[in-house]
Amino acid sequence: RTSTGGTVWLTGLSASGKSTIATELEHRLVAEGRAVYLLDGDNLRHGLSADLGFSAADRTENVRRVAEVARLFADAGIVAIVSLISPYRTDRDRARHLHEADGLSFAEVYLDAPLRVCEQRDPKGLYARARARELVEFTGIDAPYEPPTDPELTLHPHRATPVELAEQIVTLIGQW
Ligand code: GGZ
Repeated sequence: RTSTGGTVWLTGLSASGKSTIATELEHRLVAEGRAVYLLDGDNLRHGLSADLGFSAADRTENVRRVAEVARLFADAGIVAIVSLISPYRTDRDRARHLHEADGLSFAEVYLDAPLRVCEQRDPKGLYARARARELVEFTGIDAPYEPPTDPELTLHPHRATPVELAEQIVTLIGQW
């Protein structure tokens, strides 16, 4: 059977490990000979979403755009890996419906890392800046994160290696 496209949607706090797991997953799928494209929030904000900030409305628009792009990749038979905080449940649900309405596979993967773990990691010093009020509307500090209620998969990034976590996603989408 020829494998088809679809979207793996990674959601979680800043520094929860989304980019690391997304990159690991990308490498795994490429090694299997699958067509993959990684849509990473931090990168997209330099191009596709360069005009957007972090207000609720701008995040909703960011998620909408990335969902539309992911749908195009999925429709072309590619596995789109999306790595976005995507803090609002309704925005993620809209991304899901956009895919399902076209008969395309969609898997919401929740990176369930506690805020204190993300804040301790703080690889870019953003949490420290948010605590100091130099950064406002920072997710988990003074902007909300709504955890998924019914994700296809919940991962605990602080309890396993990126390789093990990517493996769980590979298994999940094995049926696509
Ligand atoms: C959250 C912010 C903010 C604020 C800058 N809130 O961990 P990072 O640094 O490398 O990735 C984060 C990225 C979040 O962009 P997304 O497009 O994923 O967000 S959303 O889905 O909510 O639209 C973080 C950095 O941008 N960053 N300011 N205020 N993250």
